[in-house]
Amino acid sequence: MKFKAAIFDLDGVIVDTAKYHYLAWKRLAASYGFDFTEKDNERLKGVSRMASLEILLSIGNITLSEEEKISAAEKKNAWYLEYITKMTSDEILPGALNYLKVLKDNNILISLGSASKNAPLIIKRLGLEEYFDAIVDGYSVQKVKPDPEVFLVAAQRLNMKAEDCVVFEDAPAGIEAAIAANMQCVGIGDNEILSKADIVIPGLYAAEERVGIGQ
Ligand code: B16
Ligand code: MG
Repeated sequence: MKFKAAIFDLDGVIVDTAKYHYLAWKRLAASYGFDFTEKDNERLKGVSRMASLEILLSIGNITLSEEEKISAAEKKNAWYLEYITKMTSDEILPGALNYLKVLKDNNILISLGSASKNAPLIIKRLGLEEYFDAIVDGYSVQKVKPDPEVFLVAAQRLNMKAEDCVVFEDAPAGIEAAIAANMQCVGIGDNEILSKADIVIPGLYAAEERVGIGQ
């Protein structure tokens, strides 16, 4: 694959924060008296915080006012922060650090393209700040994936054309966003679920061999 810049989704690509989102959402559901399962949590991957809350409330058949929704999302985020502030570089997913190093050594520009408003904090906790030329997070965009905005903003910040960028994504909505941005995309995870990606690999540990380094 030929590319001059690489844009990485965070959750599910560089680190597994889904498990912490799950624990925090489960706690919120319990406070309303219903159970939130791991299968339910799959529906929240790559989805913004408020949209995730709407899905959770519909599962529990709970109706809240706008004000109550904001305070519920704040409560969930405070619990989530309790978990992620304890994270260390040990939690970087296999091969991610090595691939970032290889890209840097080959002068490929690197950006984050995440829906998470906590993305900068997580990158810092993992000790990965020095690898990123740009960080585009949930605060940087108005529209969420599958809208291409997050990746287009990343390309803009790197001063790159869309066709020179490759996106690494684990969620179908993220793959759609990459395609809509007119970028190449690498799916991380299951071949069937991510079939619209140009290539699917099981994790970044396979990237150097299967995707290459940009030449
Ligand atoms: P926050 P990604 C996404 O991260 C998560 O996959 C999704 O589960 C979460 O709701 C979303 O970030 C917002 O996160 O509450 O921290 O703003 O996959 O786009 O890196
Ligand atoms: Mg993701």
